[in-house]
Amino acid sequence: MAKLESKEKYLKWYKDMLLWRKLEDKASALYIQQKIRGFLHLYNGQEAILAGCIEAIDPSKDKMITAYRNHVQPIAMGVEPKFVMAELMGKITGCSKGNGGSMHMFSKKHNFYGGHGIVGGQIPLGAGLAFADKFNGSDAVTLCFMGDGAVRQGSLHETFNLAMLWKLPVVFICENNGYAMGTSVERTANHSDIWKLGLGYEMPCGPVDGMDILAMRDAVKIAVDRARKGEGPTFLEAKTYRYKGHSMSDAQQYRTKDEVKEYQKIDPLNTTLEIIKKNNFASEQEIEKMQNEVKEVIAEAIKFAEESPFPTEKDLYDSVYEQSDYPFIKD
Ligand SMILES: Cc1ncc(C[n+]2csc(CCOP(=O)(O)OP(=O)(O)O)c2C)c(N)n1
Ligand SMILES: [Mg+2]
Repeated sequence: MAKLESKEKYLKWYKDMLLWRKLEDKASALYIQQKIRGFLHLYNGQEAILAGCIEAIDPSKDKMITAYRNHVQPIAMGVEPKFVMAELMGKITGCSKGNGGSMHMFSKKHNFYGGHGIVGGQIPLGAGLAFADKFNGSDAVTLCFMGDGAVRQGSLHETFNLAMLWKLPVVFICENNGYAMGTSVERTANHSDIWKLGLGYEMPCGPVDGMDILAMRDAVKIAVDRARKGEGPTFLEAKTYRYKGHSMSDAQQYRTKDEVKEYQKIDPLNTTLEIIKKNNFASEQEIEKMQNEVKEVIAEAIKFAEESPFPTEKDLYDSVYEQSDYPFIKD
């Protein structure tokens, strides 16, 4: 049996993951009310990966970059939930000033570099962040997440080649949730052991149980330590599952309800709560208190977002390059 960690750790993991899960559930409800528009990709089911990873890094200097399933990662890196909620609603107070929306969370202050809608686009960008750190003599490490669909992009191969050649301080983590939109991993290549893609570049690589916080933390920690010492990148395949559809309109005809139920049996939130209960780490009242505190944080985030203004027409021209002779731009 795996070693038992401290009571404080399980309580923190449970509360963090509960906040992430409930924030996504609320976002889903707000989308149906049309208070959130556009796309909305939820992280439900994949939380153990983030909970493990965040313990393996130092968020005050290490960096994180991911794809568009990105509402909760900035929170894990220290962004207040209200700034994420405001961004979801397209408000000027959002962490990307309302310019990004669901797919483009960003907070340089918290070392969170997006939020990218181009599948696989964040892979070379992640290596670029690591290159900058190495070039500037920092010992910071970048965690670069991607989906199982993204690993089929050519950019992964070019990036892996240079990351190994230059021994960049980056940990590539494929969150293999089984599907790229409606396409299963098995339908995208002649073998489904994604971690083996590292072998062609002699990059240290391997599979990890993405439903297990401790397995994630330990594997990422080894990779981060190596990267910090100048020994270069690692590629990990975190095996996980997404409980919700790809985005909000997904009839999910590519999988059965029973398949989803199978993975819900190993839901990291439930397994963590079971450990808490079994070891008497918290009483029923203490658990309820945590749940209420999470509800309160989310309610405050929604209130803040709803009361915030939308960007004005003038705000649209901030943070973009302006060509002075452009006819319709007037002061
Ligand atoms: C270059 C590019 N091609 C196609 C798309 C359309 N698209 C959006 S999400 C997606 C699936 C990606 O799946 P995966 O990498 O497994 O991530 P997941 O959604 O499972 O987290 C596709 C094909 C896109 N956004 N960018
Ligand atoms: Mg996927």
